[in-house]
Amino acid sequence: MNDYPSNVPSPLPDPEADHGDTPVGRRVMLGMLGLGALGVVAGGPIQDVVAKGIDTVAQKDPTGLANLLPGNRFRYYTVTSDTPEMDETTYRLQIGGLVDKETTFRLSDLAALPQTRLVRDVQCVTGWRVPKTPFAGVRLSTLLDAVGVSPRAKAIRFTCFDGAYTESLTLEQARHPEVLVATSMEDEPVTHAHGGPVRLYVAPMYFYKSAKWLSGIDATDKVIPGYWERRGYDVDAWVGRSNGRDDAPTA
Ligand SMILES: Nc1nc2c(c(=O)[nH]1)N[C@H]1C(S)=C(S)[C@@H](COP(=O)(O)O)O[C@H]1N2
Ligand SMILES: [Mo]
Repeated sequence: MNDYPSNVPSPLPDPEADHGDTPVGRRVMLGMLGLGALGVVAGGPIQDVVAKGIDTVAQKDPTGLANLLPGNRFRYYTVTSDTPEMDETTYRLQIGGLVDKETTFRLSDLAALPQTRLVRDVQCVTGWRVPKTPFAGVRLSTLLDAVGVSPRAKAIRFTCFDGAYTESLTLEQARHPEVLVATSMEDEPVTHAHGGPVRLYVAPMYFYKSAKWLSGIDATDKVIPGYWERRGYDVDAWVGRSNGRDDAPTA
């Protein structure tokens, strides 16, 4: 179990003011649905019932439902109540900030770049772990090299088309070979529920670093703590070496 309070005040100004002043437990829309119930995620009523049922747990456990469900299965997490669906024609990934050439990537552009497939355990900071999960996509370092990162850049900021979630890595972490801009998870295109069509995958770190519905990558002059980091989680989120946990490393 963790002991993170449900409504940790933001230590930094919240750029998403619309989302910044409601209690975390209300904002966190946790889908505790098994893989077989995927179709239910898009539906309103059942999702609402599930959300109400877990409300008290969510208050204590803002990023997850530690130990509530047995088995090595994924939970579906989102901090927003609805997120638009993007596909081959509508999806765009914008890379900008302190780079030589701001560039917009479509899914076909990502598919044309060298692909990397990794099979690693996934570890959520609240305790659940999913063994040997394949992720595939383009190394973030490949994309950074393609746009050219300015010498002034020290970090990378990630934004999402859910309009709320953000993440960050130092530039050195971002260049780690096991950090992917992933278009495939479990050897299928990343589903909407899992943050598709494109999510970040940071294999060596707790899964909150792996931003779903990735839409923006900006090179910045310093680390800008992400959504959960502003609410108490570690920025340097190495599995087993952060957040007061001693899980076995994932990469
Ligand atoms: N956009 C977005 N990305 C996110 C989150 C989120 O709520 N929104 N939750 C994070 C957390 S805490 C976890 S454990 C994983 C969960 O990914 P999954 O829903 O595919 O299991 O996504 C991470 N990325
Ligand atoms: Mo998480």
